Amino acid sequence: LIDRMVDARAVVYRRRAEELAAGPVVVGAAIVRDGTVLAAQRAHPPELAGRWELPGGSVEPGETEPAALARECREELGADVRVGERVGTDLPITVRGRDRTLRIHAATLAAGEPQALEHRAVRWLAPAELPTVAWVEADRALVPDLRALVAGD
Ligand code: 9L3
Ligand code: MG
Repeated sequence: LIDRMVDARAVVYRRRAEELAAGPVVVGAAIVRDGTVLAAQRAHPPELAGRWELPGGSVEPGETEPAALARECREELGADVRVGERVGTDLPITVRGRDRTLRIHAATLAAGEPQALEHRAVRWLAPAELPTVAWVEADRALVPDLRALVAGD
């Protein structure tokens, strides 16, 4: 039994080491309402300003991904969300020259109407509008997944 506990400990420890090596995950929310998904227009940095994304940000040390996503939505949109299933695959992104992973979760609004507190603007996109906005590169790759998600709403 002790051996098995030691093995289990080692697996957890190794996984944590791999996570640390991969760096913090950036989480994003695909907030769905009435067959539309919320997109937010970035205000910064200059190279991303004006481009659209799914709202979110970096997971802080010791924070779970759903907790990080809920916190980011409160900070950026002034809204409370319920975090749901993963959407699409992990996407490689570069944040200030460092390799990171972008991971999207579906979400629904629990309270509050989303406002652009840290973005230039927010807008609800119908399926036909999804391919038409100037997405941040990583987020553009999610358009087919967003279409499928919204279709199921
Ligand atoms: N990013 C890309 N797509 C997204 C999100 C939420 C974030 N849907 C990228 C943009 C930044 C980095 O991740 O380079 C960190 O995001 P933030 O903390 O500036 O929102
Ligand atoms: Mg953000």
